[in-house]
Amino acid sequence: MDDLKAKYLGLIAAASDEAALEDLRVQAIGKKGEISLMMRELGRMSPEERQMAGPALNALKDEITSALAAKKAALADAALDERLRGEWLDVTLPARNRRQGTIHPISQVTEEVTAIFAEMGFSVAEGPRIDSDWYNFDALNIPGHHPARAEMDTFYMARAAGDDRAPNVLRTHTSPVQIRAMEKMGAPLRVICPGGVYRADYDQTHTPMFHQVEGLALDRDISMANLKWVLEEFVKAYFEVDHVDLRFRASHFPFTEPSAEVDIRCSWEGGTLKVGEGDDWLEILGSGMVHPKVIAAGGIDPEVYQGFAFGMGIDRIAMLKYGIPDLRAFFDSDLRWLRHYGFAALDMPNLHGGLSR
Ligand code: 2U9
Repeated sequence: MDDLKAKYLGLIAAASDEAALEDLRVQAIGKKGEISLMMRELGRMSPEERQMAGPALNALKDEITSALAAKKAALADAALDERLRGEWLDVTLPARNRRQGTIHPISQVTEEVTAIFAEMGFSVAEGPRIDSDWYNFDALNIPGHHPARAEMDTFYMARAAGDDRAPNVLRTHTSPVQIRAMEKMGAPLRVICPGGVYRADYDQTHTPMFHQVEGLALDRDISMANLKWVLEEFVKAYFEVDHVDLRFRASHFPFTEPSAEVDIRCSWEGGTLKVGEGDDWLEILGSGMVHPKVIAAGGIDPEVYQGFAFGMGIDRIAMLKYGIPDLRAFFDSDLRWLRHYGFAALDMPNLHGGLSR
């Protein structure tokens, strides 16, 4: 029995993996194992012999069982140590120098425009992107039959079956925000409303969602002269030039009367835009004196207050200032494009430090 013990303990100590251990278990104490067979012999022994051999065989079986369990645990420990050695990570190493995110040109330009108008006393108002037909159209002197409704390629929201009210719309301009600002704050009033707007149109210069900033100034003695001054100051500050020529072209919008589209003098030498010089004209915004019906729709007496309004496409003026050729790229989320056209995350545009640096 001593030989048997020495043999199995030696083999177990030398086993290199779990499969080898299992083979040894079967060979020693499995059903037909060497020790199990010896145990079967007990029945044929004399009672004296059995009394000697029985406990000894049981002790041997126990010893082999524990040796197998101990070796199995030792093999598992060794495997874990090996794995941990392979997965070791020095957490004290300096962090990888990750690329910083950038500010999207639309956010940058919105901040720039906000900084310029804030300096002139305008506050910023925001409002819902889904709005009623009344706020988006009627209040702006665009009644149900008006062709401007069709021209705007409006997205209409669905109504529940049986609900006969006019459908809500995805706002086609930020003008409804200014109606709400008039209702909430009354006159005198100076606000700008930047934000996303929706029209069903898609090509190189149109996307179904784009961004506008509109402005509104109401007071007892506002005239077209104030409009011209404010827009000239805006254009100079935005394009970061000392001088600019503006051209006001008569136009028509339902919400302003008179209305004017505004062009700036520019040149396109070598394919790059230069503002303030040259023989070309570039349309950048629409404007006018707010229609009395629109002032009344905002709950303000048009006999006492008048004012001007203007509107421009943020995406469009961003493309012009930063030389971005295709509007659709704004919405592609292409990281290479964002790294190229994006702005440093911590630079807030302001008129003293420079808008775009
Ligand atoms: C109220 C009263 C009047 C906002 C105005 C324009 C002229 C204009 C376009 C420019 C390019 C829209 O993004 S665009 O397609 N806008 O030409 N917008 S006046 O007039 C208002 C707004 C609100 C209460």
